[in-house]
Amino acid sequence: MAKRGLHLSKLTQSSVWKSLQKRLQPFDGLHMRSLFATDPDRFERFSAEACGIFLDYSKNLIDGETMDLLFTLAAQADVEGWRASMFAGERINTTENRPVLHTALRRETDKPLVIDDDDVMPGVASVLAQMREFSDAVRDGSWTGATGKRITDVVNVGIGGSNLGPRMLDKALRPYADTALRLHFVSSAGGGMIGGVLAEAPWESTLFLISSKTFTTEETILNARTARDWLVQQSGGEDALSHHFLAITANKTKATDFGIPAENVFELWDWVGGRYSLWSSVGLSAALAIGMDRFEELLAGARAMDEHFQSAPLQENLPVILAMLGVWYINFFNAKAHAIIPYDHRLSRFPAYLQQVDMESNGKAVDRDGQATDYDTAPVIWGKPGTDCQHSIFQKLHQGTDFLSADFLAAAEPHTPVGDHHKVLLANFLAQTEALMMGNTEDDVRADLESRGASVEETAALLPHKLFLGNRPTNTLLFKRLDPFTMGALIALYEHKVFVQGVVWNINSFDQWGVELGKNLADKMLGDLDNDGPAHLHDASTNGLINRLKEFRRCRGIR
Ligand code: G6Q
Repeated sequence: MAKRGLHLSKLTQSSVWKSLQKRLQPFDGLHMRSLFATDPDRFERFSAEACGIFLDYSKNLIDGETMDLLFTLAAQADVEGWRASMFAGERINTTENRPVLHTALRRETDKPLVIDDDDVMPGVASVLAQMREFSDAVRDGSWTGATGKRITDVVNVGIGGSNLGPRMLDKALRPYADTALRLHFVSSAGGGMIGGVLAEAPWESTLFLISSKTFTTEETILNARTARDWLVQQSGGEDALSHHFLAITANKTKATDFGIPAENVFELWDWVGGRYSLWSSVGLSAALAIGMDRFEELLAGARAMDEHFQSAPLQENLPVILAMLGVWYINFFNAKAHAIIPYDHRLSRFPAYLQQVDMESNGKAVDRDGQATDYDTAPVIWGKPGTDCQHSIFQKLHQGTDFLSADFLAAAEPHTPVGDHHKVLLANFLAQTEALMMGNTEDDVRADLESRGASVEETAALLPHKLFLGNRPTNTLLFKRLDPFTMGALIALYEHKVFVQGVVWNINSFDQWGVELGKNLADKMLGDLDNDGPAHLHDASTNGLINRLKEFRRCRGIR
């Protein structure tokens, strides 16, 4: 897919791009083992630290000259200029004519930020205060359900950006959470999710957060209606709604039309993209779980990363380093995928969260000027927590045919110290990146097999299977503890990494027309599923599938 049009971009025609293409040559046949052997300072040279996050990027197919060229590429793409424009609230989301200001959500609220003659910070401060007041009230029991019962269950109803962030935080920050509150997340249109929650939730003590920036997203409204009907039926009327339903939205009118009182609406702004919204009241479920003081620590961590991103030279700038390593592999090594491997089950939803941040932001083939790109953009983001993933996907990492890069993440200190468990976890974490880099040699395999008494024939037969080529690039991110501050810094680090890549690729990272497409597609199909006659309006495959589905449903007695 690399060559999509005849148009040759300024990027691929630039001399620095061409120099990077030439830089590939020295790496042909070169093993990282020898890069380490010839450079005793490699670890010091290729590591950086900010906001409590230590990044070792020495286990990459790079040398000083390559990194210099990558930083030149970033500078020539004007990462610094675009960065300044984003933080200043310029309308860099051009296809939607919007500023991109999720960073305002974690900015110090007493520092004005004027957009179109309007300081946005008092609005941010006021919603933060509303979140504090509300979360305190739920947590201290002064906000109750309609019958006076203390809230025990909170259901976040939302999808995409209104789900993935809060859902990821629920798991990541659980050691800081009030265990008396159970959080549930309902996102998909499938009735199993909402049905499962409603089957268990005690209506008198359940709170629904209807989280939708637009308040028009089909799945969310469908789930919200089902929840509302359930509550009305359980409680015997609509009066209970004001105790049990809140809206997080930029569309207050739709929320109040739905039946949610205006005072239960938490405002959102059109300058907050869905996938960047967990810092706003979209993060209310997290604030309820961990309390507003902790939630503000999360914001402080992100703010610290914002400051680092804005002030550190490109060469020491964590988001820039990660971004440019990605560019190196995607555009010059033809890498198609990048793995996120946290050695922490609390981060099990982090890869899924980053999938949206990265692939929805940069999964684009048209640049800011509407030209087809003649270079690749977002990789497939994948991954799972270690050590589990060592027993599944790591085979491909170690011996598969694709060029794959990965980020490994771990905290030095566990939240739940149990014997030597954390040390064992860390030993695995370190051993894997070492093995991915080092691999083994034929001599190693031969010696190992011989020591196990293998015959000459057996050794010859097994040798190719037991050979690990190594030379697989990884970044290692270490931090002391996965506390709210660190979590905030980590998320912001990846947000800015994605931003830098978008700038280099000259794409608008902040629209999502592919997602908008999906929002309208199903309506027409629903009509076709309702029709009694055979489908004929689509292509042969879709018509055939509709008809077969109807047949299956008829057999099961469903209309
Ligand atoms: C995120 C996207 C998308 C969005 C959902 C939900 O950046 O825009 O994932 O968050 O489609 O949209 P609503 O919040 O408007 O329901």
